Amino acid sequence: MTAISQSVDLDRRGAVAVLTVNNPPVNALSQHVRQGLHEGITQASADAAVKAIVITCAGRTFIAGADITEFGKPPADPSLHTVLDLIEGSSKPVVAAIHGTALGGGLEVTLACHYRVGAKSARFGLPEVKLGLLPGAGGTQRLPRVVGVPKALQMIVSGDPIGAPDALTFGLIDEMTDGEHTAAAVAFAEKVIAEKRPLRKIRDLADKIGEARGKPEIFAEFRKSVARQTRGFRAPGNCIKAVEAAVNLPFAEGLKRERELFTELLNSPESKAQRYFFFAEREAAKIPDVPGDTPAKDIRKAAVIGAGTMGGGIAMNFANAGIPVTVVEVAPDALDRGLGIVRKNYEATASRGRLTMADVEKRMGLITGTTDWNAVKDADIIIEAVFEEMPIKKEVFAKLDGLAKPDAVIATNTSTLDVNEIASATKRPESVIGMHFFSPANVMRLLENVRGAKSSKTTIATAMTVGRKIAKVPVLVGVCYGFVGNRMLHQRGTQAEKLILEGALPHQVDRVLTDFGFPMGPFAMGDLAGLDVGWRIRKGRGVKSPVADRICELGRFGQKTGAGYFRYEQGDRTPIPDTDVEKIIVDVSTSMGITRRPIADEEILQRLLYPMVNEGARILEEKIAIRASDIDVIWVYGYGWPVYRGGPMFWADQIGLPALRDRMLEFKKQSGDDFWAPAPLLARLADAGKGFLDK
Ligand code: 3H9
Repeated sequence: MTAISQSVDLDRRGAVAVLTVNNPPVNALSQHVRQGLHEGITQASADAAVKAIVITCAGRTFIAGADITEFGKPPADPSLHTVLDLIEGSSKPVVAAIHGTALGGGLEVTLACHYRVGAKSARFGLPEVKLGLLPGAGGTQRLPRVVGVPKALQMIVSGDPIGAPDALTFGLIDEMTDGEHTAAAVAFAEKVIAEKRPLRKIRDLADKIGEARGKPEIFAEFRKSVARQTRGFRAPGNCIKAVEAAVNLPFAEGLKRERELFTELLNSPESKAQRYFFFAEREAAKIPDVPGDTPAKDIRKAAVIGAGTMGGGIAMNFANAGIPVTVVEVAPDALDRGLGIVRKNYEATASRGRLTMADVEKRMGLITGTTDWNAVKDADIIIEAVFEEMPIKKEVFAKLDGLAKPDAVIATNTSTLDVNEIASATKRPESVIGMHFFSPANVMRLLENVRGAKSSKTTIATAMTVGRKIAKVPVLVGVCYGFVGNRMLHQRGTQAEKLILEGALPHQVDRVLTDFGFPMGPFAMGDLAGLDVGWRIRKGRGVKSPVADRICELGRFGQKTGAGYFRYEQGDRTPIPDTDVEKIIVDVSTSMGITRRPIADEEILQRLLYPMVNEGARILEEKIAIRASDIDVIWVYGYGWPVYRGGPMFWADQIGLPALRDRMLEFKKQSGDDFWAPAPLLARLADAGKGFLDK
């Protein structure tokens, strides 16, 4: 074995040269990998004893793409294009041996090879779109030539990988193997040599793209079909244009067009935000004082207390991950109702073709309902999801303390209450933690894990690990009212309320946020969640919210009553502006002596989002969040902040903190309201010309 570069080795197995990439953890195409491949191919080509070349990878996966950390830095030779030209132009057959995930630039390497052999468990994809990019090393030109235009469009624009059986059907791989992938590829290469098979260059294939040539309607139709889910993103449009170029231009010109479209994306703010977010999401898994090797409890059995909407949704997450879960409810009818809803949810997914009925039964089979609290005794984790009232929660925790295994983790799904006080109801506060799921709990990816003052490292590591196991994105936060997400949301809500009293209307406020990229604005969100909940809480606390109270007094509780801030047609969730509500708003403004004025969209946006950033700064200073990027992860996964704007803290940095602070000071002067006082951390960073994310 010869080391070609720090990450590529060259080996010989008979007449086959084997180039092995070894660049952990995911064999990304860093400069030394490109260089190693380039030199390895050159050496193997020059060696008369070599008749074929196999490219394979060590470790857990084939090349998972370009090295994302190199984007934005000056390009370092050799470029990936140069390497791929060399591979494709080799006079000796080159075979890719694929295991794990061949993604992005990794799949593009395989497409420059003459043949591909894939492990049965391997996955193949071009996920660049998720980074706000497009496959920029020939992927948009070669993939359609192999799998055809419809499949290529679907793969490139969704970014989702396909499995080996699918890849075989579509001709993306030539052979699928159950055995060791490198050995299988070497055997395949020997066959190619023995049979004197021609070098199959994908660039020369035309039969699968011919049909779409000169047919712009195919692309227009596809564009229309993805319009809703790609709204606001820049990359999908460029991906489609690049595939269209593959169909209509000669290969070399298509490559040139791909390059232009790629460069435009690489320099776009959207891609910058999405690449930032890729690392932010992974960073959130790291907790400075709870290192990755902290032992987490193995969760083999879970229990959920409460069969309400939240409890049912949480139980579904465990069943989806194959973990048996017991749902404990006090009253049998509430239990039946709760489990009935779970079944209905699964059946709805099955009716959309995303689950088979056998899957539904399998998952329902993992969920056991009971009214007997003793059922929690063998659970490794117990998640409480009962009424949001401290005395009730404490009673439940005291009871669980007497029943749970000594080493069980006991979690509360509270969204507002003090986790430390809840933990104090037990004699084992070190085993207690908050696990704040977001509604609907079986759908929303965010999980705020709330660290109590006494939560042990094992408890924290367990909540983080099991969170990932049930397909959530867990972010660790500290104890305070509303934790990170809802605490910031509250600031936005306060301004939304003020804006409608000063002259804006709910549909204008909401439109500003949907134009920004949120799926919905605060008023439509209130209507969806139900306005009665907040009304009841306000009444209990003796707090008033003049417009919301008047709306609730009319029995307008939101979508469920067909009217709230907006009205709704039967069976339709589209919010329709309602003159009755506008009248209420104007009446309330008048009664409060406010002279209404037109408010520009820009002011609305700043007044809604700047206070959130300011609250984020307080949250950071109080160490409720570990890092600014964690706040961004919370907002993207929990509240629909558009990922192509990175998250509130990243967004604030792009605006520049001095400008943001100055605008807040203007609002403060205009309103005379201390609400607008910049948080000390924000003020300090602005003075220093720094951002939240500067190291
Ligand atoms: C591209 O290819 C452009 C081309 O078209 C051509 C351009 C000319 N680079 O996710 P994990 C790190 S664009 C650098 O936790 P998993 C990651 O940050 C690229 N680093 O593991 C993490 O670091 P740390 C297209 C990368 O097993 C560690 O590896 N490709 C890269 O859950 C482990 O990652 C993609 O978009 C990278 N490309 O999942 C694929 N990838 O440990 C992106 C990962 O310090 N990657 N890291 O936190 C993935 O989707 C997943 O990482 C993968 C493994 C599925 C591969």
